[in-house]
Parts: sequence; structure tokens; C-alpha cells
Amino acid sequence: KKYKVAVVGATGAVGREMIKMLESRNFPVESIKFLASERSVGKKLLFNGKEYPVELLTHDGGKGVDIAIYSAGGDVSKEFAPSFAKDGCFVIDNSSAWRMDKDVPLVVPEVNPGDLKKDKKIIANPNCSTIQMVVALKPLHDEAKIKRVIVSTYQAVSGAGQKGINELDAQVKAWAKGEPIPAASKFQYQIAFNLIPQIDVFADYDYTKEELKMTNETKKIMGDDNILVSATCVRVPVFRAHSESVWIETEKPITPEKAKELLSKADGIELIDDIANKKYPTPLYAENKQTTYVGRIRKDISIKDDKALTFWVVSDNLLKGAALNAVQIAEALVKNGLV
Ligand code: A2P
Ligand code: 11C
Repeated sequence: KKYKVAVVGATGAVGREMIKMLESRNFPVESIKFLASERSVGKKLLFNGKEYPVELLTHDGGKGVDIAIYSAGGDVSKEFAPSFAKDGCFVIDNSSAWRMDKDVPLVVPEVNPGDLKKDKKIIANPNCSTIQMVVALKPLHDEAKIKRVIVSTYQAVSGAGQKGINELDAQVKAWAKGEPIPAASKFQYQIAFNLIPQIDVFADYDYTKEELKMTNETKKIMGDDNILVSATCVRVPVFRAHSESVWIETEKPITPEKAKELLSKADGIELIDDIANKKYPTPLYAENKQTTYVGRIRKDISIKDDKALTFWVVSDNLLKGAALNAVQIAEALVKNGLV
């Protein structure tokens, strides 16, 4: 069976990756349409070698469509996703608009595919930094029950969309030419040769929204409200792939050797942890790859028992962090006979 698919926000940084994922994973597409704002109407996009015009997103866009994958921002999704759902179309939404809605499944297929249901037409794709973390946490949680997570992220500029990519590019090019570096606009400070410990706006307890997403989304995806997460999210001058330094405390003991064994067998993960040969994942290595990489797994030497581990997780934020996870949700709908 083949499906009628729409990509909403098809011209954006994530939208373009969604198109590539649908192509490269051979999603069974009967027909496809690309929707965006009036700014893009008339542009053409390629799918499997054929040109398609970009159409204007309207409330009727979901009519006759089986699955719409959205990455056009939270406001667009809040406005249009309900009309699509009413017309019987599954909406897989990459924005934060619906994630914490109790009627909306928030899904990472390696972790909680069972949360997908036939009548839950709006499905949320989690935040990129949450997705790659829970993929790594899940096998460890199943073994030793995670109680607490402390994570610091190193997030690529593409997380902020095409404007974020353009800003780092322009600043680095100006520096290389000895010209004045263009002022920050998408980011709060110059991002070239800098680190910015603020992603999104400040919210409760002086955490940023990005940090609180990691706290709240992790509980919902893992189906365990007792997992405590404290995050510090930092923007770094890297184009693609987010990196994370993760510390976990577990209820039952777990050794680094056991964690390596579990992670090396886990879905979607590749273990790169060979310190004798200086092997560990980096963002440049993860760029354009569909895998979540884990390395530097070690015991926390500040704690006596075997109930704390620390490790490094890297994945392409536009792929597993966004477009790939969304297409994997579509694949799970097909596999589970829901669409
Ligand atoms: P457009 O290119 O027409 O502005 P990014 O995250 O890279 O900034 O991309 C955002 C995506 O969301 C783009 O495809 C953009 O389309 C789309 N978008 C933004 N606002 C709207 C809107 N009001 N209606 C439809 N699509 C929108
Ligand atoms: C970033 N994680 O790197 C953000 C982008 O909730 O989907 C994605 C925001 C979201 O800036």
C-alpha cells in the first residue's frame, strides 16, 4: 500500500531534510505535495527527480492526505494541524506546540512506539536534544531504572533553522576575509568563535525553555514522571549535530561494561568508545548520519557504588533530532496498521 503525503514547511532547514528522508528511506509514497507560506509559492522542489511546485498552506491542505509532516513552527502548527486532523489526516508535528498536550502522543520510535493510536491524529516529534538523549537512556533505564539525569548540551546552529546556519556562515566568512563580523541577529551574541548558554527564552526557575523541554519531554516519552532531569543547553559554532554530556544516577547498579554491552545492541545507536585509539563520536562525524552515537562511557568516580554513569551522545539534529524521527513515526504508523 502507498500513502498520500504532505510536507508542511517544505522549504525550511528541517523540511528539506524531511524530503530527503522520505526519498532515502523509500517511504511508500503514492502522491506528495509541498506546502509553505506565500513567500515560497512558485518555487519548485524535487522529489525522486521530479519537480513539484510549492503550494500555499491552507486549512484545506489535509483533505485527501494520509500523513502530513509539519516543520513550520509552533504558531503555524497550532493554527493548521487541527483542520488537517479533522479531515482524517495524521499530522506529525516537529514543533513544540502540541508536545505536552495530554491527548497528543510524543514519540521516539525506539522508545515508545506503543503510544501511537489510530484516533490520535496529531502526533508530536520531540525536541532534537531530547530525542537523542532518550534513545541512549532507554536501554539503561530498562536495565537499572534511571532516577536522575544531569545533562549539558552543545547544540548546532541548524537547530535555529536556516537563519541560524546563515548567521554562523556569514560571521566566519567575514572573519576569514578580515572584514567586520556581522552583528548577531538570530542569536543573542556573536556565535562564531563563541558559546552561548541560552537556547530559547528564559522561563521557570531561571531555566530556558529548551532546558525545560528536556526535563518535561523526557518524562513523557519514557513514561516515567519520576525521572528528574536538569539540563544546561548551550549553542556552539557547529553547523550540524548536537552533542551532549550526560550523567545518570540509577536505582540498581550498572557498570560501564554492562552499559556498553546494552548500548552496542540497542536500536538506532552505534557505540564508538575505544579510548586507546582515541575513538569517540564528534559532531562532524555524525553530520548527515541517521545514527545516534554514544561514547566516553565511564563510572562517576565521585560516587562510591555503581549507581552513576557519565557518557557522551552525538546525533545529527536535523535527522534523528527532527526529519528522520518524523519519518520513522510515519513508518511506525504503517507498520502498526494505523494508517
Ligand atoms: P517559507 O519558506 O515560505 O517561509 P526554517 O525553520 O528553516 O526557518 O523553516 C521554516 C519553514 O516554515 C519554511 O518552510 C517556511 O516557509 C515555513 N513557514 C513559516 N511560516 C509559515 C506560514 N505562515 N505558513 C506556511 N509555512 C510557513
Ligand atoms: C534548537 N532544539 O537547537 C532547538 C530547535 O522545540 O523543536 C528545536 C526547537 C523545538 O534551537
